Amino acid sequence: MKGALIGCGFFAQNQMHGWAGIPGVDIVAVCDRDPTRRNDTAARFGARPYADAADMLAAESPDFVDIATTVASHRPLVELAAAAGVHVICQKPFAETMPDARAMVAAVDAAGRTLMVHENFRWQSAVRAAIEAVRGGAVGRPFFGRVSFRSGYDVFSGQPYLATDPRFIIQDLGIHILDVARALFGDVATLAASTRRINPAIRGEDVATMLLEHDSGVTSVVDCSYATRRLPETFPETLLEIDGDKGTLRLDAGYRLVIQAGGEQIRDVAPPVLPWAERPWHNIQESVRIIQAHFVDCLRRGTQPETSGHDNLRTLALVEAAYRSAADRTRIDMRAPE
Ligand code: NAD
Ligand code: 89V
Repeated sequence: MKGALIGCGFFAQNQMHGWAGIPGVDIVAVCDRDPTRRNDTAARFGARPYADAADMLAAESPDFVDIATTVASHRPLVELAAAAGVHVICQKPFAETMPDARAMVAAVDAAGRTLMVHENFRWQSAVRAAIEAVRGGAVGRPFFGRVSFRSGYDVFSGQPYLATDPRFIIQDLGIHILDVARALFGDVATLAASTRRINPAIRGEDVATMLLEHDSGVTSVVDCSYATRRLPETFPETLLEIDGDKGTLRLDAGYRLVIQAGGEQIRDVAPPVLPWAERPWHNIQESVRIIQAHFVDCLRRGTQPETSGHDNLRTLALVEAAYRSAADRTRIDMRAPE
């Protein structure tokens, strides 16, 4: 299977390493407007460099394209890929607005191709162990969940745009945590959010606390912070507390999964540190390879990815609702037409 990558920045390096570990896939070409980035990435991974995505797609005719640019370029690049008739993976946040996101999904649908959003947190192996336990009935019928990400880690040195974009934690990180809540408890009926900016050196919000009522009857609290200085520093772990009618599940700091339902089961679900990975990012880095393998598996089987474009519209709608709720101090009915 021939792939091509667009955007050779900070996170794309993980994607290239991930692809190198997937049998039968070859990333034949990479593209970036920045000559140093495209040439370095091409040389490191043995691909052909291009300055322009349209030129690359025309010259290489790949089976799929992996879009690893920041959000402002996602719509034109997804539409370009759809017009070229290739399957698409697009990084999160998928789009800047819901109309953009719907147009992107429609474009790939019209081309008859597969679209997956690189929404990888639900694919982290520790989070996945918890999702599978809950879906398998380990705690019975869940009625409460807390999905929590609190850290003081400096994300701005690797991703400087996070300090200057008007939106920060919900759009960048909360999007993953809301998606994990959906993976655990299903779609959302209502959402209420409050946000704060604690770090005066950044533009957007760095704390968000959200209350969700799910269609399944679960109430969940999704809380995110990049202003939390505590030990142990848990970046980039998502911590979980779930109550069900038959027991409880916790994913504690240090990748410790605790299930109490009758007896107590404690599992070490720490992710491996892949040969190219480094702590503390190894958790996210492993999930990149897992979501890529899922995409390839879906193409081979002709099935839809779990985090398809259609699915991601529902996660993106929660992000939009959270900003609206925080601004207006209202609770948003997710089932009401916009
Ligand atoms: P970055 O700014 O380091 O890299 C983006 C690159 O894309 C730049 O080199 C830029 O020149 C290039 N680019 C932009 N538009 C282009 C175009 N039209 N054609 C060719 N090249 C173009 O950004 P990053 O930190 O690597 O983030 C990229 C995306 O990955 C973001 O959407 C971010 O939210 C996401 N991300 C996801 C995860 C995750 O775990 N899923 C983690 C980090 C970042
Ligand atoms: O996963 C991400 O999207 C990253 C980070 C973990 C820093 O929030 O941007």
